[in-house]
Amino acid sequence: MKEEQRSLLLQSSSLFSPPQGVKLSYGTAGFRADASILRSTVHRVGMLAALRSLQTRSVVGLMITASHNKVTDNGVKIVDPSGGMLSQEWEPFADQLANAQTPEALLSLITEFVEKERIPFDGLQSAEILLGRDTRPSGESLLEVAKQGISSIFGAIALDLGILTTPQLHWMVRARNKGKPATEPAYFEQISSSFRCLVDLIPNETESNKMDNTVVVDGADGVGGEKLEVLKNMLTGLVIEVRNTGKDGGLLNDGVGADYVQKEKVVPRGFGSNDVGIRCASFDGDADRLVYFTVPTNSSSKIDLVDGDKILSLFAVFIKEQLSILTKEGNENPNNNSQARLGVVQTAYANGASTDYLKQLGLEVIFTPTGVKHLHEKAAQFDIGIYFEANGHGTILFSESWLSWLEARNNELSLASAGSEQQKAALRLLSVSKLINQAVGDALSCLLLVEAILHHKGWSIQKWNELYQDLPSRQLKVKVVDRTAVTTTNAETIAVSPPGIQEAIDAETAKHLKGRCFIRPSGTEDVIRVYAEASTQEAADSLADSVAKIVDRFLGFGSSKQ
Ligand code: NG1
Ligand code: ZN
Repeated sequence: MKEEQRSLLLQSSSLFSPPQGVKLSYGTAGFRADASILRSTVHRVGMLAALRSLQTRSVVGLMITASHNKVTDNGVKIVDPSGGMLSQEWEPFADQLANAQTPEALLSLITEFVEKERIPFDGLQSAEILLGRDTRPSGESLLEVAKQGISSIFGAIALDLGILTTPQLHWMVRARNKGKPATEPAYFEQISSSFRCLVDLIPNETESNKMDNTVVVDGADGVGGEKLEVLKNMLTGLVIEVRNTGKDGGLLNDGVGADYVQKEKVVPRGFGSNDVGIRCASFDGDADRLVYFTVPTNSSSKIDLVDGDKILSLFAVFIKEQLSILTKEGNENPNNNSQARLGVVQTAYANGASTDYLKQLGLEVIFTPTGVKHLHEKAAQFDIGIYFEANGHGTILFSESWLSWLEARNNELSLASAGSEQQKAALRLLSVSKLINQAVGDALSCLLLVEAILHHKGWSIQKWNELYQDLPSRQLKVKVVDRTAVTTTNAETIAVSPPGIQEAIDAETAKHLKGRCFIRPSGTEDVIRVYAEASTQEAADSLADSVAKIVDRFLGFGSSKQ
C-alpha cells in the first residue's frame, strides 16, 4: 500500500473513535445500534464498501437504515454487486473492522485483508458506491460520515442518492451492474408498467369489477409511505390511500408498521373501527417488509393478520397456475421443456399451517436459518424460487436461464398463437419477473403483485385469508447476559447449547397439542427470541411464557448470580 494511502487512512480514522464497551456484529441486516454510537462504524463500513467495490470491480451500495427498529436507532449495511446482501465471507472482516480499537489496528487489518483477498489497491482501479438512507433524523449526518470513509480509499467515488427505500437501493445497484438505468424514475416506471401489463391480462370473466379496488396502506411513518405517494399516481385501476406517511408528525415505527402489526396483531395508529372489512396493508420503516390485515369488528383493536406466509402462498398459487396453463396439453411444440422447477423457501418462523398448505399444493419447501441472505441463496437454486419470512420480507427469484427460455417461448407463441391462453400465461410470468424486485424483498413491488393477483382471481382479502387457517402462535424476546451462549442447528429449530436447554424446551412443548417451539439469538437485537405455536392461542401463549422462563433460568441475569 502506498504511503499516502496509509497516512490518509490513519488520519481519517483518527477522527472517529469506536464505541467503548460494545462489541458490534454484522448481523442479519448489517450493523445496528443506537444512532449516537454508530459514527465510527459507519465510517469504517464506508471503507469496507470501497474495498468491496474494488475487489469485485463493480458498483456496490451502502444503506443507512434500521428498518423496523425505533427512530433513535440506526444501522448500516452493504449491498453486493448482485443487488443482494454483502457476501457472508466478508462478514468476519466487517466485524473486525468495526471493533478495531485504534487507527493503527484498523490500518493493519486493512493491509492484511487487502493482501489476502488480492484487492487491487494501487489507486488505479476505481470504486463506486451508491448511497441511500431512510428518513431517520440521524441518517443525513451518518451518510456524510460514510462518504468520509469512502473517500479515504484512493479512487473511490460515492454517489449520494438521498432518501430511498432499502429495496430501491438494492434494485439500483443490481440494475447498474447489468448496465441498465439505475434511477428512481426507472424503478417506478418498471414496476408500474409491469403492474399495468398484469392488469391488462386479467381474464374478462373475472369478477374483479365487483371487487373493491381500494387498499389502505400504513407507511410506518417511514420512507415507504412517501414513495408510495409517488407510485400510486402512476397506476390505473387501483386506488391507494396512504396513512402514516411521516408527514403528519407521526413517529417512525411507533405503534405503526409491519413489525408492530405482525407481532402485536392489533391495528396500527390511524386505523380503527371505520376500517372494518377493508383491505389494509402495512410497510416497515424502510419498506422491505409487507403484511396485510383487516379489522374484523369495530368493537376491538384486534386484526386478522395476513402475513408473509400468506403472501408467499398467494404468489405460489398464481405462479403454479400460470405455469400449468403454459405447459398445457395440446401444445404441439416439441421444444416445450418448460417444466420449471418451482420451489419455496421459509424459516422456522413460518406458520406450520402455511408449510402444510404449500406441501399439499405439491411444492418443494425448504427451510433455512433466519435472515434474507440464507433464504435468497436457497431460492436462487430453483428456476422460480419464492421466499418469504413470516414477518413479510420476501420476493420471487427467476433464474436467468429459465427467463431466457420464457422469453423465447413467448416470442414463439406470439407468432403461432397470439392472444392464446398460453401466450397470456407467458406474458403474465414475464410481467411478474419485472414487477417483483429480484434483488431483495420490496414492500412496494410486492404490494402491487398482491393487488394484481387478487384482481386477477377476483378475491377479497377475506377469501385470500381463507387459503388456510394459521395455527395460533406467540413470539417473545428475553434479555440475557450473553445471547451468543445459545447456538442452534437444523435451520435454528434445535438449541445445541447451553446443554440441557433443548430437553427442557421439548418437555414443555410436549405438554401442548400441536405444540412447536424454538429459541434463537436475534441477529439484530441483544435478545433471545422465543417462538411458540399450538392448537389454541392460550396454549401458544403459555408455551412461549414457559420457554421464556426456561431461557431466563439458563441464561438470564438471575442465572449469572448463582
Ligand atoms: P433477528 O433479530 O435476527 O430475529 C429480524 C427478523 C428477521 C429479519 C431481520 C432483519 C424475525 C423473527 N426476525 O432478525 O426475519 O427480518 O430482523 O431485519 O422477524
Ligand atoms: Zn426493513
